[in-house]
Amino acid sequence: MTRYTMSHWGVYEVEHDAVGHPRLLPYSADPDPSPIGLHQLSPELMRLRIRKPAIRESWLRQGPGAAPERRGKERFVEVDWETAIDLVAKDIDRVRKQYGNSAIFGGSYGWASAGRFHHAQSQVHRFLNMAGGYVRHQDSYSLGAAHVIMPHVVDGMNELISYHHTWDVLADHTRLFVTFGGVPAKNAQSSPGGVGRHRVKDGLAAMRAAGTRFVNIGPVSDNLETGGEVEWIAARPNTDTALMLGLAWVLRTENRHDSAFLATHCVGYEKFEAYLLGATDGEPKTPQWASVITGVPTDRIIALAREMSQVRTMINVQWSLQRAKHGEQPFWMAVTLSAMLGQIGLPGGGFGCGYGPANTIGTPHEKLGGPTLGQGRNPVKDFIPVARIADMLLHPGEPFAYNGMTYHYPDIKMIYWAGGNPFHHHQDINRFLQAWQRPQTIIMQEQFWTASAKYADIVLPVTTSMERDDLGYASQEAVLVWMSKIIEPVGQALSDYEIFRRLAARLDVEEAFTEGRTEEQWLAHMYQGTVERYAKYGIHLPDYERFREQGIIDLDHRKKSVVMLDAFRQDPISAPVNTPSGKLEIFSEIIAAFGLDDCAGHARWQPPHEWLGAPLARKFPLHLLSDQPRNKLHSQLDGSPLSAGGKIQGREPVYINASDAASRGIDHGDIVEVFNDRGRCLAAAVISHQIMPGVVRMSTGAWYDPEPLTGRDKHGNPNVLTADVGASMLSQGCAAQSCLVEISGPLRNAPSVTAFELPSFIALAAVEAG
Ligand SMILES: Nc1nc2c(c(=O)[nH]1)N[C@H]1C(S)=C(S)[C@@H](COP(=O)(O)OP(=O)(O)OC[C@H]3O[C@@H](n4cnc5c(=O)[nH]c(N)nc54)[C@H](O)[C@@H]3O)O[C@H]1N2
Ligand SMILES: Nc1nc2c(c(=O)[nH]1)N[C@H]1C(S)=C(S)[C@@H](COP(=O)(O)OP(=O)(O)OC[C@H]3O[C@@H](n4cnc5c(=O)[nH]c(N)nc54)[C@H](O)[C@@H]3O)O[C@H]1N2
Ligand SMILES: [Mo]
Repeated sequence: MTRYTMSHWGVYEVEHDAVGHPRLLPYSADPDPSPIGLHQLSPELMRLRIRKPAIRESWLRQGPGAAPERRGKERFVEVDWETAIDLVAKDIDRVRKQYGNSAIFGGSYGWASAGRFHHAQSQVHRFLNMAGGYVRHQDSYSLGAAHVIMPHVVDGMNELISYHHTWDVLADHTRLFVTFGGVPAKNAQSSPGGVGRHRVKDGLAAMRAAGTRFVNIGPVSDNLETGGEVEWIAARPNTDTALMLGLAWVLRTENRHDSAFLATHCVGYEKFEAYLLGATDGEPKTPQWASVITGVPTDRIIALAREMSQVRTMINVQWSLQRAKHGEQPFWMAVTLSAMLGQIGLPGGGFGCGYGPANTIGTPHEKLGGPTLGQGRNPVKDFIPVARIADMLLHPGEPFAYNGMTYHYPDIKMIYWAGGNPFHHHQDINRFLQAWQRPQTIIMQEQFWTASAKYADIVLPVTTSMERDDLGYASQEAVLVWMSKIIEPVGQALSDYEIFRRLAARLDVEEAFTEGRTEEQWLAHMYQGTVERYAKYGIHLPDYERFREQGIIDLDHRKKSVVMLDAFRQDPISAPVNTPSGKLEIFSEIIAAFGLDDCAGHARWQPPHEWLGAPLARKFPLHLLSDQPRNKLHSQLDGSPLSAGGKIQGREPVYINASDAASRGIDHGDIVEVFNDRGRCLAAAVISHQIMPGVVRMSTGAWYDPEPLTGRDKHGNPNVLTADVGASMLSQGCAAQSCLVEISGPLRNAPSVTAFELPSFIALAAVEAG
């Protein structure tokens, strides 16, 4: 009887060796399994586990608010669970009585682990709701700009993701696949909640075999492997909108645009056209104009536009494009450009918002809805756009704009985090460190001694998916997995649920939190809900006991081809898109009425504050891309052998073009310093012809590792360099990809990496003695 587990990287089978040690193997039905998840039981990771509840020394001695500047620098005192629960419960009660629940930030962003019951976000939100509520976050780091702009233009991002053309439709019909930012196989290893079968590699191979031509536009070329030829058009980072405008100009002036489609299925094209042709701003968006901005030769733009108008074309944009200043624009412009081509709703034509970033896009499986844990009701109305956390902490009471409205930042006294690593994910860590000193108490529920745990006041150790039973499910992945517990909890770690149950008991809301159920009863209850829901679709799931025995329910046979927006194309009146007009909004009256300087009523080119054309590029002449890491998920499993194998002398690689390396005297493998006015970090140079001159690329995920005196990161965390600014006043999304830096080196005698050292501890007895 095979046992299984599920992770964001896929399903794994559990095997025991002769002496009974468990190990993980790829799911045998997965054609392209990810190696990331194989390392979840590695001893290198075990060493980094948090084993006991721990309290920062000054906080324990002097109480909340003590010496906040010493966070991250102080010793911890390990205490028993009873003491830890007592301290946390009392402090939650103190804060809510003294300041109200809007002084508690429980936004707590992060991917945590797969599994539907032990879903850290649901658990922390459910608990805090029972305790009177919390300040939440809106949108995600992934798609901050897209989540806000796309509902104005076509539909919500979550909805869009669920009905892209399936890969078979692309292979059968798409003759030209133009992608901005490749289709990175590294990214498609993961999907939030898990992956049933990895389908991107086969999907691309089938397109190649069917004769699809691939054009990859962007600053790097190592992000699209089809097994065949790919044309790379090197374009400066953050200039995709300008390039699309140049293409649009050719379509319009050569009369290659589909005016019938624009009239019947879209609103506001004329207003956009006036901008395109220069009537509104005196600047026609010609291919020459686009060439100067993007660095792409004029002829290439003209030829590509003509080709796009002649064959079935898919225009694909990666999520990275919108994780930038004015990140709304390339997404809006991709819809506008494909509307001009008039192929939206035809098989294999139109636009794709992210073939590549996650496995799900292009899935042939229907959206059924899996097991979920109810979060209850949050009486607190305050929220922040997720990436505005430092602004909130630094500017309590001040106004901020979001999607046409003005709100105010709450005054946060307590942060409660479960399932995320802000010292990984947030931009401009040096600024974030200032903000992090504002709250009186910071509680972190974690599995590993990440920087975020080291910078907390109270650290509570949590089990991993290896140590608990759970239900594995991800939207449209067609599997339901009984995630069986593989090993006993490490140290004194408890599940997030058990920690919150104990806290709820101390705060007299245990019954509301548990509804009288044990963990085991919750799993059975959530599964039963799924059985009933699926029955309505005619899917008869086995009973709970059978499911547990079987370990996996694989619904892969239930697939169908999807043609994105075909019903809308056939009849936009009876099958409208989900916008105010029911049509594709090339011009949005609503956004125009917001009157924002940085987001007009139609897509337009607006230079970011930092890009290769900015005045700042004279001082910092390299554009830094901080993309998602190949060998891990964000900062998760950075300590694993797989991640370590991708480093050089223990540092994160920074990819640099040979000409940029030569002019700085840098050789392959040198330790270099990457810097700008916000911060500095060390990294290892990798010379590559797959990155254009003027651009460097460093993946995220290396655990933050500051030198005590200078604050320089020794390991290669790009977020000491990125800017903490909103994409625009519209979305306030994360804008990490707009960042200029300089690189110097090589560095002799670089300080050693200490990111994987555990914090120092002092015995409780020593604290109690004085
Ligand atoms: N410069 C730059 N920065 C970026 C990005 C970028 O492109 N460039 N990308 C952004 C994006 S898209 C994202 S999504 C974010 C990702 O940022 P995060 O989601 O915060 O990153 P993770 O490393 O996945 O952090 C998850 C943490 O949860 C912990 N954890 C796992 N399972 C559990 C559990 O069951 N319970 C508890 N309590 N904890 C658990 C893990 O140990 C880990 O420390 O980063 C963003 N930051
Ligand atoms: N292995 C692994 N997979 C992951 C993740 C992970 O951490 N590890 N994270 C997951 C998450 S949370 C998310 S949100 C998705 C993110 O998915 P994306 O945001 O799409 O991923 P990135 O790796 O940041 O960027 C994709 C490609 O776009 C390129 N690029 C960057 N800026 C520009 C630009 O301005 N123009 C153009 N044309 N190209 C550009 C990058 O160099 C990179 O090759 O990935 C998911 N998949
Ligand atoms: Mo993300």
